[in-house]
Amino acid sequence: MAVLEQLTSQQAIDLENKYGAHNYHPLPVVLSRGEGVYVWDVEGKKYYDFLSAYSAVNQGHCHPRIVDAMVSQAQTLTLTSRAFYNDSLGHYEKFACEYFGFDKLLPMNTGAEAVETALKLCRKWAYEVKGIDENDAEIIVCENNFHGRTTTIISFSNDPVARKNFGPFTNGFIKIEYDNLVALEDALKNNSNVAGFLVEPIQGEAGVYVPSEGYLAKAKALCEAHNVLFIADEVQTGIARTGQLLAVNHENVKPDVLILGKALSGGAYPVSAVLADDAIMNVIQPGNHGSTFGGNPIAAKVAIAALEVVQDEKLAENAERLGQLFRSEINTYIESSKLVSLVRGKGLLNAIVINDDEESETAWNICMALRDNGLLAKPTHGNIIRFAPPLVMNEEQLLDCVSIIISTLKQFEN
Ligand code: IF1
Repeated sequence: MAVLEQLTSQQAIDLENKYGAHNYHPLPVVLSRGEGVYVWDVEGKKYYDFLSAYSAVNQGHCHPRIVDAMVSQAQTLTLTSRAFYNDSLGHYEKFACEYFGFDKLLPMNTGAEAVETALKLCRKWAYEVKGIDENDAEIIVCENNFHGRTTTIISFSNDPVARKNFGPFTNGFIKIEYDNLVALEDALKNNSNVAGFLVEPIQGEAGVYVPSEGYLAKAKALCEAHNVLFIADEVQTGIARTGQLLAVNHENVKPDVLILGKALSGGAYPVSAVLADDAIMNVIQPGNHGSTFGGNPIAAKVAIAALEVVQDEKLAENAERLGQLFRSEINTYIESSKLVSLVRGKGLLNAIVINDDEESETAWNICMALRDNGLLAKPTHGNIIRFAPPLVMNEEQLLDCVSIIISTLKQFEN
């Protein structure tokens, strides 16, 4: 079979099943094109994308400015490695540091790599600045976290599917309940070995779990009082998704260490980053850390374009406004629904909870019906469906989507 031959959906699925490792369980839809809030399958059926590649495509599919930046850099210089300087990286670092308000940026490629970077940075700061004895540093994390898939990161996950048979694991993590300031204070108290607190401003994988108002600001204050780094994993919540540039902005928190990924790339090309001020980032010296592709010229140009689009198209404001509208429309439906118990979220990162147990297939079946009705979403756990469209959506499109979602849910009411 020629590689470029047009496949049917079933043929494409069969190929992945036969030749690809089975590390995912995708919804059976085979996409071949995207533009803005829409994607098309190989048979030409059009869908609203309500996952946005887990919030990597905030700027919409194939945004022309981002694609242009990528293509023109790809025709000029793609990769130098960090053995040499390139004329794009410094420009991007300055742009991003000013954009987010930090002294320095360390470029990586994926979210998990950026989380790993932040953990290493935090430990090194603990030994060299805070004065913790070598190998004694501990980092506080939250139950039901999702920070990626590396061996160290799954060491502090409590998802059995992500962890089972991947041990032995990395030490040095203390797990506390999310959204629990007493637990945080207890973990910080009488333990001078705590170096950092790693937290998602909204827990995505856990089911779009929004913490109580004031949690982030108070957690930051507790960290400050104990000379502990507040490390925000904004890989999913960052870059306008929740209605602010960063989710921590809702509580006017400036993290000591900021982790970005996903939409920093505009969904076009893997780009991630860790940002911090000099007092922290300067502990990293040549040879301590790096990556062949991190900070490559294409990534630098793509990330600048991706961030410019967020600002110029006011995507945070749009996410805030459409998010309010989405939750209010869904809440009106929920008043008379036996099937859906609640909608929660911030900006355009939302989820509905189905009145059923976690093992049920209802959420999956609803997502299959949504697919048939022209809207793509994915369950997180058996009874939660995440709704996260591209932030370039307009009000008319959002209301069209709300009516697809509600009429589909009605098929499952009984
Ligand atoms: C998958 C979830 C979303 C993340 C946070 C780091 C990473 C992620 C807060 C790692 C990645 C992903 C990856 C994706 C599923 C997904 C996800 F459901 F698992 F929680 F988005 F909601 N920090 N999140 O959310 O970034 O290394 O993947 O670039 O397929 O595993 P990565």
